[in-house]
Amino acid sequence: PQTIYLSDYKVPPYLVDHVDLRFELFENGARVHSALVVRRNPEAGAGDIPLELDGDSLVLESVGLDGVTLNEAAYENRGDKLIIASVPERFELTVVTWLEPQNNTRLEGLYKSSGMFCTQCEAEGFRCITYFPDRPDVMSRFRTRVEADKQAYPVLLSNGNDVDRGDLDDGRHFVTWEDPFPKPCYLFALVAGDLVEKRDTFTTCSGRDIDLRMYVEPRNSEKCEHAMDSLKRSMRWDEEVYGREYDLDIFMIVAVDDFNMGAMENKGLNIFNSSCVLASQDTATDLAFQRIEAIVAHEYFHNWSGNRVTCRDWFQLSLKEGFTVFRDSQFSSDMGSPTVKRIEDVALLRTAQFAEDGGPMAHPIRPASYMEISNFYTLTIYEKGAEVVRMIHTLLGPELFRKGSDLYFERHDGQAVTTDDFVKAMEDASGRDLSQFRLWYEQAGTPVLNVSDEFDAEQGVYRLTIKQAIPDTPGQTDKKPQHIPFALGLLGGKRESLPLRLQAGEQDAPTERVLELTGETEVFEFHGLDECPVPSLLRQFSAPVRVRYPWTREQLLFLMSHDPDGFNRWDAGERLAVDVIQSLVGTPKDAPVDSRLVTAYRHLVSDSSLDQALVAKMLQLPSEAYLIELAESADAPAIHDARERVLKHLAIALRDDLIACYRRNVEAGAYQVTPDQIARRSLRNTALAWLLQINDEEGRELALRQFREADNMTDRIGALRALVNSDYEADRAQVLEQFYERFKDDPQVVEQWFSVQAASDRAGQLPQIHQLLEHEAFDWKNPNKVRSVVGAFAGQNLAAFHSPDGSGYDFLADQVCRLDDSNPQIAARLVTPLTRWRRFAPAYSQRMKAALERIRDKAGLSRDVYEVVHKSLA
Ligand code: HT7
Ligand code: ZN
Repeated sequence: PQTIYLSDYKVPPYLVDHVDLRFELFENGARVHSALVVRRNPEAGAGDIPLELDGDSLVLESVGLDGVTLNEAAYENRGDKLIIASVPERFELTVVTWLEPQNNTRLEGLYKSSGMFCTQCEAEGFRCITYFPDRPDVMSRFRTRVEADKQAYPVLLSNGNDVDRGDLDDGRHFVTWEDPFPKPCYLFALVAGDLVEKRDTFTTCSGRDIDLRMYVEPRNSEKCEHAMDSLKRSMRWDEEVYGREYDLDIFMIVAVDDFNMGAMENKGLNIFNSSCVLASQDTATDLAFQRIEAIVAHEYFHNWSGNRVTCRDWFQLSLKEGFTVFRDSQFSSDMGSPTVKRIEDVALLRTAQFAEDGGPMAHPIRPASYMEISNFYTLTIYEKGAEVVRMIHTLLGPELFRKGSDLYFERHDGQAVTTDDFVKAMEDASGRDLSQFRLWYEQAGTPVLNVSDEFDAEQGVYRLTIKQAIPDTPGQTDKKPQHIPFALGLLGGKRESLPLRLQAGEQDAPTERVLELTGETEVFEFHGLDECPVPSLLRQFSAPVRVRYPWTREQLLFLMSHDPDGFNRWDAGERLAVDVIQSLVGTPKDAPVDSRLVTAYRHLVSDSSLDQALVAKMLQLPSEAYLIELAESADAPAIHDARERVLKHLAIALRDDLIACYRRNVEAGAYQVTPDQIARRSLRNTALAWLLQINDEEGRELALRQFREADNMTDRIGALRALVNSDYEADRAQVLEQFYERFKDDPQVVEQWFSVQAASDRAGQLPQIHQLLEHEAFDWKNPNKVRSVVGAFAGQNLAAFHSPDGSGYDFLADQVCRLDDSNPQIAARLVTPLTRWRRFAPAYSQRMKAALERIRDKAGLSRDVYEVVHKSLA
């Protein structure tokens, strides 16, 4: 496959001002008539340039130019390109194509899901619909007429406003949609199906009434309320915080079962994976409720950060994704607990994005090259991209950041722009120089900050030295130091926050500062101190970096209890637990566990005056995935074993406290998704999970009762998971069966049922995984099902996946090869765990590499999987 380089970017030679589409939808295929109003781009220079349109898997039926049908000699049809050697300055091009949505298993372009037609055009799916310059810097006004059988497909949707509708012969009908905003074709969408409509309205800040509509299959009609409420909250928030008002008269959301990702921000017609939009108390967990709110907001926020101002090319993907993730995380913070939201974001970043940044697919948030763009919808583009925007926010402060975003939207409305345009708007609005900061967009890899300190008791000066180093990544060595905002505080022995005097005698010094690191080594001196303080470093995780500092366990225990920064309290607890677990890896089963950890956790479990939402997070031991990420040469089963030993030790020591914590947090009253109730459910389910790890009979009784009596899915699945992960085999089989019988008609719940088993070291050994793949509810064509079994096994059941005999790796390789033919995007994502092979101890890494080689040698490998596998083996 060909590599595409950012440095080769050229403006499009032809622009398409208007697109007129007519879709004839049938059971055996679809005919697409397109009429494009094309003109030469004045910026493209002089001279003859052929017209080249992209296409993929299309049957071309006819081509016409200015009303004249062209014969085959007048154009070249290369399959992936339709080329006309010579065209006028302005012309109308008509193209008719035939496609087979019912056989489209890649889920790109136009396809069928549960009997409905739907589309996914980002990044390069529009070329699967018709021949077109499929690049985001070609922006056009779309008019779309959809025709289909009226009874089977009563709902016909596309972008914009419906301007015409009527009946046709043979029981067919049509609806015409017009989108007044020019847009790139990746934002085009169409839906046709037998769907129920849920309506609401939103009055914008300028007093316009927006028609809000959700379309779902009839069986899901009671699962829309949460998404609709989330949408209204998002619309209000974007007005209040960013001054962004919605622009069309209608905003539509559609739920589809078969979808490669979470959702898609098509203009005025957002399409969602059912699992990311449908929720009810009985079927969705707290986590799902929160995820849905965040994703609905994310897609809505794209209306400005992505649609009104879009990307010039796909190298700029983080322009819209990083900024929009930053916006949705601000929104979620405002809707719930900011500290908890920050902990969740950082845990994901440190576990998965840092691993990506240290692996063979590492790339800057603005990559310089790619083979298959679908492989670049990564945690780096999204999550690190959001962290980079967050650092700009920290450096500028909220007011100047808002000035910058206003300028960005005003300056570039209706344009396709670059990440540099974004940074320039921030610079121009704030007067700050961000030239060194731009390196965050160009250099891959997670910076490492080595921090050391000394205290000069005589002078009363505390000296902090911070050295930054950015590791080599594929194709990048000898990196330049980056501009890093580093928030910190200093604590005194009486738990007080000390003033941070950068000069001797400084008056009214703050107790928290954001230091700006720019050089390779920076030294900061804090004056007027009577004692050596305990440093609270990188508060709020003010930059996506690894901090190395020789914390003692005493210091961590102190910070865990007394740091006024809630995030750093959690962080200190996590560092302590990591240190204890790491020290036990590979030791005899009876090696002692540091009793100070028990004391600290006892305090968390039993002191109900603490912030319970934070405590719920602090009680989660570091995940196996994170422990593996931190290891130099990982032995996953040994890490699993050490973690489990610590957990069991804590559970035994805190047994009575856990029972008390459980009982204290069993609440009466109606189910609500509030931070307080979420924390209570999390605490009692953690207590249950721990009690069942030590075969506690009372814990078992509580779990069985909770499973039977729960009035919500969080508690039901919490009890199910605790029992599935326990040694109570008969209970496990029974609750799994009861759960399935009750929810077998609900695909989103069945997906949870699959993943609880696949992620479990008890219920998810390979023979059982094979049984799940044979289960009546499993469907290879549905990405959610594949993720819930194969993805959960390889991503969460780490001791089984890293079985020393290599069987887990072989299993994954088999499934990747199987999926590669039907859905290469999903296949390429599933490979990820194997790409980390260099991080594991030799006995594992050799087998992982062999599995990758087997995938590499498969005949007819897709471009998607080819890129991931070849880069991993290079
Ligand atoms: N912008 C959307 C990306 C997306 C996507 C990309 C590749 C293949 C399928 C896809 N479905 C959606 C989602 C978002 O970030 O909002
Ligand atoms: Zn997005």
